[in-house]
Amino acid sequence: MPKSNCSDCTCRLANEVGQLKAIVNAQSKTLAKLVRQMREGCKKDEEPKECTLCGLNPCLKCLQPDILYHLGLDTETTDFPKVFGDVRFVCMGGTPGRMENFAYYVMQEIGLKINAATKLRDMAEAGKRFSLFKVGPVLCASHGMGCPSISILLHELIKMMYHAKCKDPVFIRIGTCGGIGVDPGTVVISSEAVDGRLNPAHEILVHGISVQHASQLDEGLADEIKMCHDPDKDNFETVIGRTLCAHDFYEGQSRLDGAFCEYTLENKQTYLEQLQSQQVKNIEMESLAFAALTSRANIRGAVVCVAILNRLNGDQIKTPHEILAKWEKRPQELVARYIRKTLYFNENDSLSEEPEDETDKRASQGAAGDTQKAPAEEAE
Ligand code: R2B
Ligand code: URA
Repeated sequence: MPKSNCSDCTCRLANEVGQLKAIVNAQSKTLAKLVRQMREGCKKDEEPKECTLCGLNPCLKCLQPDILYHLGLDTETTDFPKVFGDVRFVCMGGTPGRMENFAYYVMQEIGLKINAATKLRDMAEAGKRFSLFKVGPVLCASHGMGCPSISILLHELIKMMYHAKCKDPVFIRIGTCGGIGVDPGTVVISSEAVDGRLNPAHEILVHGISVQHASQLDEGLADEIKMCHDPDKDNFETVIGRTLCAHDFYEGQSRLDGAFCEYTLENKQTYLEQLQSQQVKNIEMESLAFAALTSRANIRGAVVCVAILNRLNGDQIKTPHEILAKWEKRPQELVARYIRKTLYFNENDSLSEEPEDETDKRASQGAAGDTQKAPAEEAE
């Protein structure tokens, strides 16, 4: 009905205008703070910066240079504190293309701009393994498939955070998964990662001996991301649950459609139903290494995946690519909202607060008067 459409539309517009205003206000406040700090002699910048990561290899400081081989970066030719010191969010996903798209999307969502004629540079191009894009405080990396691949990336990204002296970086994996008893298109945020025996630990062999690292994820972070889901606006569900991490897509996930299969449909149904009864909501392939390595370093981590099928109903992914592409954006949307909220809606900053003096007012008017001229940083 035209009347209700119109009021829906007005409501949505008012909502969007409100959100934009809040971003512009927050950016003005940040600018005003910077101006104030400059006037006061950059006191903040003089504070020595310490890295907040824990439990890292004590030999890292002796590596001069440290070569992050798979990223094609090293501490001799790149000034890590200068280039990466402002990183606050490290987002990772399976493919280079998805992470490049996410970088552009997040850039728009947090109000940063680059010259229309330039492209974001893949900073890991020289390594020829992963891709890496930086948009202000957000780093976006591709991790490939499986724990061995994401584990290599995480070792090198954690070392990067250490060398760059980053403070409290948050790591988030965004990706796809098979759902267990959830509708396809549902976003699952992991409460913890478990292996095929439902053991919450990532096992690695060191010197041929099994070592297990706990695979807990940050429950507070999972809740914060879940809160970015808007049931009125998002036409998909978001749930929190346990995630089973398999080391293979076929037999490791009890599929019947692999090149080999030595079990029956019944065996599979029994296993998947057992998972469901143990609150497992999804299966994917990286969360164990992700959870173990981030928590060892005292990094808050979250895994946010969209289910592209319900494994209780089958194995093959029959959904058309256009729909899968739309679903794949859902974790990105939630995470971009979380980043925006964390950057601009900080609990210490009251958005409605007026700038404190004339200099602040000028800064605020310049930004608020014309959103195109908002004090947006240049993305590297
Ligand atoms: C989800 O999808 C990929 C397999 O298709 C794998 O990387 C994962 O975790
Ligand atoms: N990724 C997985 O690892 N499993 C699925 O079933 C779908 C995506």
